[in-house]
Amino acid sequence: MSNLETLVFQAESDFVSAIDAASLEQAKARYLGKSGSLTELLKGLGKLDPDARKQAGAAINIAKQRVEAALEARRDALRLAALEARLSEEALDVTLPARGHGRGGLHPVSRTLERIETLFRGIGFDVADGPEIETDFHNFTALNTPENHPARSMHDTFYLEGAEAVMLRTHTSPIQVRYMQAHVARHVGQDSMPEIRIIAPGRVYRVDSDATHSPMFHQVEGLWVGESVSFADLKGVVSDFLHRFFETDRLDVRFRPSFFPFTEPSAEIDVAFPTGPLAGRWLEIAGCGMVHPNVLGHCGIDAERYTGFAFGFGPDRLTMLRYGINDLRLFYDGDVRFLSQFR
Ligand code: 2NM
Repeated sequence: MSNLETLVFQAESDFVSAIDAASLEQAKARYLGKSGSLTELLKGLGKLDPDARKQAGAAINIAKQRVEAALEARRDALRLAALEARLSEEALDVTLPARGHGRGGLHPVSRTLERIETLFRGIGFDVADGPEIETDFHNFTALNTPENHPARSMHDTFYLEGAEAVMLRTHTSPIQVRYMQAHVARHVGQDSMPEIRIIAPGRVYRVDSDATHSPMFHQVEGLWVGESVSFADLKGVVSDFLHRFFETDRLDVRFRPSFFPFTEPSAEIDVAFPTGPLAGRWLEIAGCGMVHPNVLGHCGIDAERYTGFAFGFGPDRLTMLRYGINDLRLFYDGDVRFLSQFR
């Protein structure tokens, strides 16, 4: 075998044993580099006489083409191997089940609102609603709240810019004012009007913000107006509701005298759980009273003939008690890690 033939075989074998691009380039330099063996042979041609030079030149060039072809073949093989390695490393298992989206669920306060609505519908109450932007008349005046009452100040109430008598409602009572007015209008000219039994759930707004107060929170107010509605009825309805809401017979309820402009007499409602983590403490949970005759009058109801009771709960507070949550702000942070625990 000629020297050239040996050289080509050696190059081919060197290239095939190069395991990556870098070692292949090193092997290439040994044959085709500036002082590679083929390059040296070409340089040596000048010393030969023209005939020999022509013959040897042709042979060396053929050898060089074979070496270059072997080099190119190995480069292709290494490129393909690298691609295959990458593809198998980054392979996707398309048979895996999709991650999908969470099922989602109702906000804990929404669950409480739905629960309250269901319980009151069960004893014949309707669910009413109304605007969150209210007039001074519906939010304060009709509710017997005097002109100089602190609740009317800009420190406590969000007024709309440039509109002195328009505000975000501070309670859901204006819903009941509107309902009573509409009810009276529907039965005008008749001998009597049917009873009003409604609850009014919704968002309300006050200038207040800390661990137990949010500038937006929820209320559910109830109202029962009829010809012989008494404080005893109020106690029965509220106490029955609380036992059903907390799903226990072991719950004490007390009515403690208080004051609201829109009710007379008025009371705070406290509950105590005889067992469990909150045992032994009275918790203030709602306000209530007999609707003030001035309120009935503002709504067009004859206070000589009709009486009514009203009460107001904080569903945020009820939710905290029911689920043992200690910071109201968790309800409004929108953190899925908190919210997804209620699905
Ligand atoms: C409360 C406490 C006491 C109340 C009064 C009325 C209305 F519109 F009938 F006058 N609605 N709700 C009321 C009474 C609300 O919340 C603590």
